[in-house]
Amino acid sequence: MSRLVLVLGDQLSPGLSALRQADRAQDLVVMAEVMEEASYVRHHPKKIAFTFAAMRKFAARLRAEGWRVAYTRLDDPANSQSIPGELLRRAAEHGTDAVLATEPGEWRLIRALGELPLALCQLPDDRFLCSHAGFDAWAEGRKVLRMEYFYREMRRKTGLLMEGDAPAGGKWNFDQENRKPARDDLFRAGPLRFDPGETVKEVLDLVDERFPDNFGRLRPFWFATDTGQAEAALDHFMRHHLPCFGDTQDAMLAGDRFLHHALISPYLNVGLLDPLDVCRRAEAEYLAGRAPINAVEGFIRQILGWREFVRGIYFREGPGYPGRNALGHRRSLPAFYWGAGTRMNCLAQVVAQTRDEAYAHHIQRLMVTGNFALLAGVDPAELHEWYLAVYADAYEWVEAPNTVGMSQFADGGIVASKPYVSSGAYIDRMSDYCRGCAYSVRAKTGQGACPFNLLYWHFLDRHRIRFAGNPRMVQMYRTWDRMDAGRRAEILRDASVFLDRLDEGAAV
Ligand code: FAD
Ligand code: DLZ
Ligand code: SF4
Repeated sequence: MSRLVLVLGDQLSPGLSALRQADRAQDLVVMAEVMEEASYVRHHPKKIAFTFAAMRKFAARLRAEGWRVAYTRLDDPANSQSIPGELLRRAAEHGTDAVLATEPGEWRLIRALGELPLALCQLPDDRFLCSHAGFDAWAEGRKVLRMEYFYREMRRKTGLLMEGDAPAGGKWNFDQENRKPARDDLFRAGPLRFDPGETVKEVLDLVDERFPDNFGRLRPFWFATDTGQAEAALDHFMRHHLPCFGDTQDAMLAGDRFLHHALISPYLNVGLLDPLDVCRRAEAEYLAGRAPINAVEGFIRQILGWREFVRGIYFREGPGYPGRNALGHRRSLPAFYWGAGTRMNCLAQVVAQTRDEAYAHHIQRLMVTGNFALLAGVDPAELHEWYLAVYADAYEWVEAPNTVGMSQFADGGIVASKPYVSSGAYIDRMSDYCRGCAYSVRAKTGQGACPFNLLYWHFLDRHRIRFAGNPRMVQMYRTWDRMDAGRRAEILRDASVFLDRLDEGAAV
């Protein structure tokens, strides 16, 4: 009897475990564009278009390689508009109840597949470098889980950047040489852009018609949508950007949205690129003397370390993880996250970039939109939904630990050892945003003072009981306590006035 082989929109890898296990001559691949997946959050139009275009091209490739593929388009009249519904429909059509699947990247869908009245064989997603069992074995018995130690183990396990038992270059981590501000007068090649072909154009028209009100600009659309293009984008990054990756990793410039970042997370997350292959390519650049160790180590750490670590946390912590709210934050997400105006230039810049590109780099996500939400006490669930919607690379297994854990400390400190909060001084040091801002980053109180300066102390003050004893935060509290009482009262009062205005929906 033939089986159905489910391939989801983020499982577009020829070596997917379900495809490896299937029989090309007998089994039927099932792929479906469905409203349930396209609307469980209000995804950025570029994310929907990227997913559908990559799915259509992948289906065409499978057919060319001899697979039988039952592909449902979004506007197909028979479409049941959900993945479980499409599996049931195809099962009835083809007289089978056997389904082969690779574990989805979200608890929501894992649960939905498990509840189907079909004989489901769910295989591990082995496109990652660390299995669930491998992560649990590493985590077991540790009081706290820190990425840095996990990463060292992954370096040893894969042999990446190892010289025998020692790390290449004599150190595990070269971050001290990174984190520089960026000059705004240098030429940078920028990401490789692809002209939309027939398949992409068709999808763009569909997304235009079906998702006209979603936040985000659909055009110009230039993402890679198949493996060949994604490989070309990776080559381009290796040649033009990897050597400087570390230097500008934390920098932000209004006039250069991409700096030396790779822009490969959407391609990795749907399976157009393979993480180990990407790391080996970067290592080869170092070994050939074309890229320095600080750049290559920093880049590999993001993929081999952070990407695998957050996935391990997501699956270890279970379905309740995205709903955590350890700091009890309840404020609604301000309207400017969805494009309403704000006088804070850093936020205006990052939100406009997000609207246009469905992309912001890590420090923009962590230290601008994430930092503000944490300082202001925004409900982490609302923020989680925002990040899941607006970025082309957003899937819950990677987005939730980054948002709920790293950025909002809402998991109580599982991912981060201290909250990522900063005043305006950090943003001023790492970007040119403050130059064009209506607020003054140097002013600490008063109406024109940078809101980050006010809210930073407000955050520390209101969470004193939780954080004053944290060794990494002692210095912050010392500085706060050394200010005279009148000054502290003024800062807290100004911060409260700002938060009241934010709640009233005033233009802040
Ligand atoms: P580069 O800076 O060039 O890094 C190379 C690669 O390393 C990335 O493509 C990515 O695969 C990996 N990487 C880097 N940092 C991380 C990280 N912290 N966690 C996991 N992988 C990482 N990344 C996502 O892929 N999807 C998300 O939904 C997502 N949500 C985030 C939400 C918040 C609040 C924060 C702070 C970070 C989030 N990240 C997410 C991590 C990171 O911001 C993006 O991976 C990165 O910006 C992607 O751009 P790039 O390809 O240019 O990355
Ligand atoms: C993100 C996304 C979108 C927008 N649409 C689809 C879809 O129509 N069909 C599909 O199979 N997958 C889609 N995806 C990706 C899924 O949401 C993703 O597979 C799950 O969230 C699990 O990670
Ligand atoms: Fe952002 Fe403050 Fe700088 Fe304005 S002054 S850009 S609000 S950090």
